[in-house]
Amino acid sequence: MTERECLVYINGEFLPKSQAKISVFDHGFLYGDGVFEGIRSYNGHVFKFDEHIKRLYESAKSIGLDIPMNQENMKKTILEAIEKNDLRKNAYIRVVVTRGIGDLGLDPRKCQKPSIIVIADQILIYQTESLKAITASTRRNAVTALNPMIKSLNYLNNILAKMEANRANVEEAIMLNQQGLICEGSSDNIFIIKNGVILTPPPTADILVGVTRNTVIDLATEDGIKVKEEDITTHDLYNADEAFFTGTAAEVMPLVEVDGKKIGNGKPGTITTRLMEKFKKIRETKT
Ligand code: PXG
Repeated sequence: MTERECLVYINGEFLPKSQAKISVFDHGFLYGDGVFEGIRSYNGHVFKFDEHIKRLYESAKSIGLDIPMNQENMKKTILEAIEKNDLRKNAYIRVVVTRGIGDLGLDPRKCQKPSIIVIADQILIYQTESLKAITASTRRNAVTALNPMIKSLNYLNNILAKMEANRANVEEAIMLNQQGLICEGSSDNIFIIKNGVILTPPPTADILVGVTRNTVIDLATEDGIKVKEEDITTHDLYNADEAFFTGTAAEVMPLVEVDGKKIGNGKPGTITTRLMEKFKKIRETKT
């Protein structure tokens, strides 16, 4: 990007980063009352654009937030943000929709109009070629509390899990559900490979069903590799032949050690490497 300040879309206008501000009375800030999406564009193609937009509107619907912009105009605004910031090659787009400005009480009826924010910037990626992780003691939200399918502004337990990873000097935290089964990383989905079969937790295991996750399942299936959505225990993970994470930022990222135990031979596995290559090939075309 040029030296110019990043231009941020807020409620109808594009403002320089230093002036792009939200009220302290916005319920997104006060209560994490809102939803978001993280989207990437590669060489001008917004990856899985419709899937991300659909998830944003589904998250909003689930929390009773009526986004005051239709999906077509949301897509146009995102493309405009990319263009205004000269990010014609690669970009990371963060869309945030909050309940809007209210008073200091919880009641969302006090919030007149949702706030819409679109930030298009450079992507921040992991600086390593493979990751080590720990299983976090902080559990993933239960469906009965806050459904993990809602990409809400409440990421505090994911952040607490990430802090556990920081303390353990590893890159990522793996979150378990209330039953102690594997859910996902703090901001990515998890896969293991055992005897040539790919396994990933099912949507019912309290996960966010990632757009990258679904893409990788398609790629593996196309390649004739069997993929099963199945409950995974820590025992299964420790004894897997290979493991990897998927996410908008992570793409396909090998996971080589968990809780101090090497996964397989402790190096990115052959199936993982093949999927990484396949993903790189299609990421500029799968819009
Ligand atoms: N699980 C969780 C909990 C997530 O937040 C994913 C899985 C992967 O989903 P996608 O659709 O991206 O394949 C996410 C992704 C980032 C970032 O910078 C991503 C997320 C949250 C915060 C930052 O990539 N969500």
